[in-house]
Amino acid sequence: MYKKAYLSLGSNMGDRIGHLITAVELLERQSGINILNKSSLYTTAPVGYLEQDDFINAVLEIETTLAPKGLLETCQRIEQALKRERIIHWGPRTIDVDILWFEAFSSQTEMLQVPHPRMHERAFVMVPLSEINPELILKDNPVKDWCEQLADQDVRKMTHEKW
Ligand code: GSY
Repeated sequence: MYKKAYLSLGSNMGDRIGHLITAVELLERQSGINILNKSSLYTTAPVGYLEQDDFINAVLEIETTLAPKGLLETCQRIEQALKRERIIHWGPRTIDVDILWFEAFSSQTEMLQVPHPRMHERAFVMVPLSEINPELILKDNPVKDWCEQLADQDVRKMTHEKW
């Protein structure tokens, strides 16, 4: 049976848009995963560790027959395929593929934190997610309301012919 999930993509090293496009292609090739919707691309100022380049971020809505752990492993394989290296914690990376939310599932273990515990604080997640599902409830509030509270964060919609 298919379950809906939302994934966050982010890159701030090398060919940033190319990395997001490749991540989408790799997800599309996975059996048991269908991409239902893609947000626009956004250029976003770094959050957390500030001495790094701007990110390109986007959010995907998918349906999947994988269990959350299987989806996590798939996301990690895609990060490895794109040569993700953790040099500085919260620092620059070729690609991040994070599970934000998974239908009827919650886990806050060290290995798997879903719904993502900090996503409602991050405009680089909430703004693209609100394009796809503004009414999704996170921590008792719809995504569109979280966006209003994050209006001071630097998030700029962009276009690219291959996205
Ligand atoms: O948590 C994902 C990696 N990340 C990002 C990101 O994707 N975008 C922005 N703007 N800042 C970030 N800080 C971290 S860590």
